[in-house]
Amino acid sequence: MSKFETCYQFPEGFLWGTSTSGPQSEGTVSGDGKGMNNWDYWYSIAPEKFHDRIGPERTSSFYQNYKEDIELLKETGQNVFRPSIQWSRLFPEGVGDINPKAVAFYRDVFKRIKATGVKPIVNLYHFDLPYALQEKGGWENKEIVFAYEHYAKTCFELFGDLVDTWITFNEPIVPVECGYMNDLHYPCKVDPKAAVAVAYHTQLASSLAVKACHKLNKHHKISIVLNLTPAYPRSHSEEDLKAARIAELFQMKSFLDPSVLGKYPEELVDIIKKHQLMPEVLDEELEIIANNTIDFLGVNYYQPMRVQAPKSLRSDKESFDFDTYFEAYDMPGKKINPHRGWEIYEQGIYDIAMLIKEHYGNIEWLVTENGMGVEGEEKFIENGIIQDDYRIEFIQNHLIELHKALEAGANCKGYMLWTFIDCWSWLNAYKNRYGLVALDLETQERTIKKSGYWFKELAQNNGFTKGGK
Ligand code: BGP
Repeated sequence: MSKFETCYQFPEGFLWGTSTSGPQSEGTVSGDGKGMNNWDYWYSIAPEKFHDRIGPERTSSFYQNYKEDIELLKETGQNVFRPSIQWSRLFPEGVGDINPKAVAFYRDVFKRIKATGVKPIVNLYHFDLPYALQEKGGWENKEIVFAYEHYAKTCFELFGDLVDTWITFNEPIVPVECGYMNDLHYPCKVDPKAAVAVAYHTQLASSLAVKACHKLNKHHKISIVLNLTPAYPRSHSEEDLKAARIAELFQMKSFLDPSVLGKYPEELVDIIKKHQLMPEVLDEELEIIANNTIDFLGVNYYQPMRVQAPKSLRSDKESFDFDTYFEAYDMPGKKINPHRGWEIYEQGIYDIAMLIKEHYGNIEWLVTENGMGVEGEEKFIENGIIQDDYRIEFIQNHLIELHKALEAGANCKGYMLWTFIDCWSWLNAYKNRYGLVALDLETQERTIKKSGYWFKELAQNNGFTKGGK
C-alpha cells in the first residue's frame, strides 16, 4: 500500500452480497404452475408500456438456471444473498391451493444457497401481487392483509428450516406512489385516499408477518426494506425546511416509524386527517403495529431526495397532492450517473446511518440495495468482459461513507449490491444493467464483470484500499 492509499477495513463478520427479486429474475416456464401476478397481467394488456416490449415472463431464467447461478454467488465472493419468493408462484390464486413445484423449487434454491456457505435473506414481496387478489381490490381491500398474513405464515412453515432471516416487503412506498398517486404502475390510479389505504394495509400486513414470524420461531429475525433518504432542502428558509420535513413524513417515515417505533408520526396523521384521507383504523390494528416492530432494518439507497417549497402556494382546502407540500428540487451542479440519469450522492449513506443512530434507537441495519444502473453496458466490453470500473468506483465511494459511519457508531451489518445477475426491471425491463454478472439476453449466457471479480476480493479482504497514485 502506498502512502497515498487508505485502507477501509470492515468489522469482522460484515456481510457482503447482492439482492434480487423473484419477479425480476425467475422468468416463467410453461408448466411451472405459477399464477398470474399484477405485472404479468399489465404486460398482457399494455406491452407497449415496457421498454423494448420485454415483459416479466422473459426475466433472467433463474428458474431454470438456479443451480449454476448459485455457483456464481461463490465466484463473486458473496456471503449473503437476498432473493424473493413470488407469492403468485407459491399460491397461483393468492390464497387456496399451494403449487407443489414452487415449494420444491424454493426449497432447493435455499438449500443450495446455504450449501455454498451463503446466508439467504428472503423477501416475501417485491411489488408482485397475485392478479386474482388484484381483481378483488388489491391492497385497497383490507382482506388482502389477511391473505398476505397466510402467505407469510406458509413461507415460514415451508422454508423456516432453511431460512432464518426474512423481509416482509421491499420498498412498500413504491407501489403506493407509483400505483395510486402517479399513474406509473398498475393499477395506474391517481387517488390519494386509495393510496393511504394501500399504505396502511401494507404496514398492517408487515406487522402481522413480524408477529407470525416471531410466534413460529423466536430465533428468526425479520425486517422491512425501505428506500430511505433524508430530504435535502434547497435552502434553509423556513418554507424549504418545512417542505423537507413533510417530504420525509410521506416518503420515509410513513413506513419507517410504524415499522421501527411502532407508531405513525403525529404530523403525518394530522395531514391525512385534514385532507379526509383516513382509512378505517381499528385500535386492535394499531396495537398489532405497536407490538410487532422489526428486528433489523433493510435500507435501499440509490439517490438523495432534494426538495423545495411549492412554487405556488395553494389553499388548504384543495384536494391532496404532494405538490401541495413539497416539490422536487433539481440541484444545479449535482453529480450524475450519466448512464442512468440518477444523482450520485455518496454522503447520503452516512446521513442515513446517523438518522438511524440518532432517531431510531441505532437499530441493526443492512444496506439491502445500492447500485449503479448503466444503459448500453455492452460498449464497455473488452476481452469479453465488461470493464465496469465506474461501478467499482461507485461502490467504493459509498463504502467509504459507510465506513465513516461505522466509525461514528453506526450499527450496519452488511452491504448488498443491486444486483447479482443483470435482471429485468419493471417498465425499464433490461434498459439499465446493474449486475456483478452480465446477462446476454439472447443466449442467456452469464459472464462475470470486472466488478464481480473485484467484489470477491472486497469480501475476501473484508475491505479495500483506495486513493493510491
Ligand atoms: C429499486 C427496486 C429494484 C430495482 C432498482 C433499479 O428501487 O427495488 O427492484 O428495480 O430499483 O431500478 P431501475 O432498473 O429502474 O433503475
